[in-house]
This record gives sequence, structure tokens and C-alpha cells, in this order.
Amino acid sequence: MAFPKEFLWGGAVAANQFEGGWDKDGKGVSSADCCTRGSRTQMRNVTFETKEGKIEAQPMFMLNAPEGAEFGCFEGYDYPSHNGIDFYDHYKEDIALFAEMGFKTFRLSINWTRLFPNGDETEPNEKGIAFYDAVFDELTKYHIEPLVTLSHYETPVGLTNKWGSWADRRTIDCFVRYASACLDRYSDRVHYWLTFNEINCISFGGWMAAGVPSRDPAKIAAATRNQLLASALTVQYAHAHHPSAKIGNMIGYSQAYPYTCNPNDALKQLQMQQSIDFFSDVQAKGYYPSYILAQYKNKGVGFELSEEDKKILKNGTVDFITFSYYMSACISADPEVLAKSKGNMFTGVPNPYLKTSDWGWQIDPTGLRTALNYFYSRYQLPLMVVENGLGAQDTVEKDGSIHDSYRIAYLRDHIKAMDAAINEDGVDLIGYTPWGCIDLVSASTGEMAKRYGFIYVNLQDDGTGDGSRSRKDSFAWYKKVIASQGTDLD
Ligand code: BGP
Repeated sequence: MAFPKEFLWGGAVAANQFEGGWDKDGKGVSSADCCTRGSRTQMRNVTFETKEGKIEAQPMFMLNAPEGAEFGCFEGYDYPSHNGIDFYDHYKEDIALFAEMGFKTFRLSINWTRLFPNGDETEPNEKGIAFYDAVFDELTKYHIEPLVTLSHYETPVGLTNKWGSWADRRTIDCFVRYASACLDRYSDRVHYWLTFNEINCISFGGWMAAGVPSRDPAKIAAATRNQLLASALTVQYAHAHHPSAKIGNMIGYSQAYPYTCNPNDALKQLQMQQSIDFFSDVQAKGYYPSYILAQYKNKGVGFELSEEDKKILKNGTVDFITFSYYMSACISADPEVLAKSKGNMFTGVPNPYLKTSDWGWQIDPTGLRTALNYFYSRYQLPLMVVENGLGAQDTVEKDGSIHDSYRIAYLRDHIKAMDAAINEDGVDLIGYTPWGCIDLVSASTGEMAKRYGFIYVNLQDDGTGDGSRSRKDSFAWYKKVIASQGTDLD
């Protein structure tokens, strides 16, 4: 069956993973700029200078920096965001390729530090404004609707060094000033906005999602509240000043199953589900759910939510729901199973019914159909799948061709799952933007080797490659999918 006529087919990227030009035209340093290149086995590090003047690096997901650490970039470290794939200088060529595929939408993020280099300025940097003006003009030229994430895994490091970033309430005003500037300058061409990418990932990725250099649960709870308030205030500003703007949230989602029918596994799975639902419940329903308040209380996490805060959340609910979906995970309450499983925080206990990607992510298209039904029945709001795809190593043949049949197979099965959700289950799904439509730097590992694109970018992790772009087999395939409204998937 066909997808709706107005369906937004496209692709997705994030500024820090593809723009490059990290210090061009007055841009400031962001949290992502301080993350080194890692690998499948080596976690990315974050670099800083201690009070005593020592340069140190700590693993991104374990970061617990000493008091007084000053984050930044230092000689001798390899920071992949600094050059990305240099979209900054290739945007015309890249957008022309998206247009050739027939994109109806393109999801990108604005880099806060291009507009407000330190995060707390009162007026935007006009050169930063001009860059996105040019990008949006180019997209408009091809009738491609931009879908803009305001904060995709980057926070001005200036705010971390000044007051600990999102753990401090003052960051809310800085963000709202930035978000309002974006809305004021670009709303004539941008109609779809997302506030925070994978906002729930702050729970385990304080640095990645919020520039918070600490794993202290009270700081993470405060940073979470502050982002949720900033998101709600942005929605309020948009609704008051730009009625044509639609604002969505963005959840990092992995469909979770109880590993067995043992009731303890089912309870654990529910608790895991609640840790994700919490974010979309606040953003779509406008209040902190009782289960999360109970958890904070029981764990002794100091946490404040004023009457004023509650009002802000109530009046700032989103217009649509979006999420990323790559894989599913099995949840077990049995310590023996957990000890035996190699699963990490992303992948859970291995599911015997599923195959995994080269990076150990469990491939599960049916899980996407389940997720779509779950979100739609819970919120009854339009949905978009704004990330999905297969990170894989590609081989360039002697003649330059790239036969990525594995990627086509992955995407085909997920598109079939979306088709079933729309046409058989009645879900209101309005868009699909597969991740990394052009090869870019991986968020979790910082590698170029983990490729998602329809477009190959000749850049390697050892620094070689001329940056040239070429079409993989999936390029022609996706073009056909879009042209046929999802009916020709062969
Ligand atoms: C999501 C992020 C993206 C992206 C994607 C793929 O979590 O929103 O920024 O990178 O995952 O992950 P990775 O790049 O680690 O393969």
C-alpha cells in the first residue's frame, strides 16, 4: 500500500557530525568539539584542563570531571567534529544530491555556538545566522522542507566552564534566547522544529546530551528539568510569535522486551519503559508523571519543581512526537543472565530471534511497528521517525561503485513496518528521515568507518581521503522508493 501523498520522505544529520568548520566565522566551542575519535572498542574521550593546569581526558559516558575543570580542545588530540565531512563548504553540492533523490524534507541541526559562541551573548553572531540562511535558501530552492533540531548533542562549552551548563537554571534563558532567534530569523522557511535530540539520553549521557561533566544524579535531574522547561518555553514562544511553526520533541527509542515471561523481567522492562516515557509524557502531556517523582524520592535525589515550573510545562506541550529507532533490546532482572550477557547500555541482553549489525545493534523492524503503535496510542499526536538506519562498513569497488545491499535490506524492512503501522494499524505517521543520509561522524564512537549514508564520503579515520561524494546503490533505490510513495521497494 502507498504512503500518504504529503508524507515527508527525507534524511537526517546533526551539525557537529557533518558541518566541520568548527572555528569558522566566529563559531564558539561546543561540547561535541571536545570529544575525541573513538572506535568500536575504544570509548570517545572528553578533554579538559584541571585547576592545576594538567590536560586530561575521560571517557565520554563515564565523565566525572574534577571541580574547576575547564573544557576545551588541546594539541595532540584528534577531534572528528572539527572537520566533520565539511558540509560547511559543500552544502550546495550535498543539497543538490538530496534533491536528486527526491527528498521532501531534510533534518539538520543548528549549531548553537555558531549563533551564540559562548552561549550567553545577548545578540547572535550574524555570520552564523548567514550560514543557515544560505542553507535554508538552498533547501527552499529545491522545495525541501527543513526539519530543524535546535539542540543535537552540543552545548556551548562556555556555559559548562561558567556554571556547569544545563545543571544550572541560567542556561534555560540562554537557550530560549537562542531558540527565539532561530524562530525569528528562519520561520519563514522552516516550519518543523525539534527542541532537543534524544532528550532522554541525558540519563546516561550527561556530557553528550547536555554538556554536564558529572554523573551526580541530582545534577542530571536538575539538567533534565531545565531542558524540559527550556523545551516548553520554546514551544510557547513559537506558538505565540510564529503560528505556522510546529514544534516536536525527539526521543531516543529502543523497543524493549522482557527477556523471559518471568514477571520480574516484565516489571524490569516496564521500569525501563518508564525511564523513556517520562520525557515524552512531560513534553506531550505537560506534567511530571508520579512514577518519576516517586523514583527521585526513593533514591534520595534532591529535586525541585516549583508551581511556576509546572505552569510552564503545562503550557508548552509539543505539536508532534518524533523518535529515533535503530534496534530493540531484551531486559532481564536475573543477575546471572546479565552477568553472562555481553549487552551494554545500548543493546541489553542478546535476543536469540534477531541478528545484529557489525556494531552489535539488534535489527528488529517489527519492533518499529510496535513502537509506532505504542507512541500513537499513548499520545494521539502525529509521529515522525527522524532517525533509523544501518551503520556498516562499506567497500568501494575498483570502479568506484558501492554495493550496499545490506543497507537496502535493513531500510526496506523498516519501511514495510511503517507501511503496516500506517495502513493496517491506523497510525498517523507523517515523515521518515533515515539517519546519516550522507556519511558522517558517528556520535557514539566518533568514527567515519560506521557509515549510514546513501552518499559515500571519501574520508577515513586515519585522516586520508579527499572528501569527495559518490552515490551508493542505496541512492538509486531510495530515489525509487520516494518516487513510488513507498510502493516500489525492490
Ligand atoms: C543517535 C544520535 C545521532 C546518531 C545516531 C547513530 O543516537 O541522535 O546523532 O549518531 O544515534 O548513532 P552512531 O552515530 O553512534 O552510530
